[in-house]
Amino acid sequence: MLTIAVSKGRIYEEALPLLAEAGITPIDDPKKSRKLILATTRPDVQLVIIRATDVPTFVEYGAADLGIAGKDVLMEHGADSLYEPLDLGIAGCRLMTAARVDAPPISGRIRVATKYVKTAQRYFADLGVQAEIIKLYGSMELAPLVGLADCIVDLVDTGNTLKANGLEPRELITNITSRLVVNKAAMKMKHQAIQALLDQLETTLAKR
Ligand code: PRT
Ligand code: MG
Repeated sequence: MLTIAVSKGRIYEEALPLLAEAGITPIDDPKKSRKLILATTRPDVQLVIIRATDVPTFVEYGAADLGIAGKDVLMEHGADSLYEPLDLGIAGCRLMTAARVDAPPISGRIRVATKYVKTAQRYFADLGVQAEIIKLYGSMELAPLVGLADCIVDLVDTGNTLKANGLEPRELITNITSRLVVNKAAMKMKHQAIQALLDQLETTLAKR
């Protein structure tokens, strides 16, 4: 049995057609079902539906053999404990700094609100900027508006969320897509099955 960890939101939606090309279609729709383990049209493959940020943890500990996770989540988790053999090119966005439209360019010591604490720390340290990082779990856009932070580090897609809150994107930290990750032990123990799936996905991606 191969277990694949996927989050319920946009990654799931964009991963479905890719998985379908490999013959993997969930039998229940996670939007309608409360099941956390989904059987698929391939009897040897099941999906576990979890929070996006938990995907690397499940795969690292071998609770799932494979997972699909955003590069943002993988960078924050620390990727050494997993194999990351395939860029699936889905759920694309940019990890950026953003500030109030009327705020001056960053200088001196700054406060940064983000859920990407480690990534932000690394980014500002590399720039030689003294940054105090404030961990938030959501609604990052609010922080500069109420004086909690000078800027935020967050994902930007269309930019509409920033715009609606009087913020603007400033510096690009990195482009983000979702990656297939593999548990290191599973890569050895279930090599044939995993390699076959990797080959199928790679073929599908090459046609896109
Ligand atoms: O459980 P949790 O809420 O943490 O995750 P989720 O349920 O949202 O998971 P899911 O499956 O939707 O996947 C989240 C992953 O999708 C992220 O880790 C990214 O890799 C990827 N992704 C791609 C995005 C976006 N684009 C995106 N735009 N994740 C979030 N957003 C948010 C962003 O944080 C901001 O609030 O959308 C808003 C900005 O969008 P625009 O279009 O207004 O700029
Ligand atoms: Mg979400």
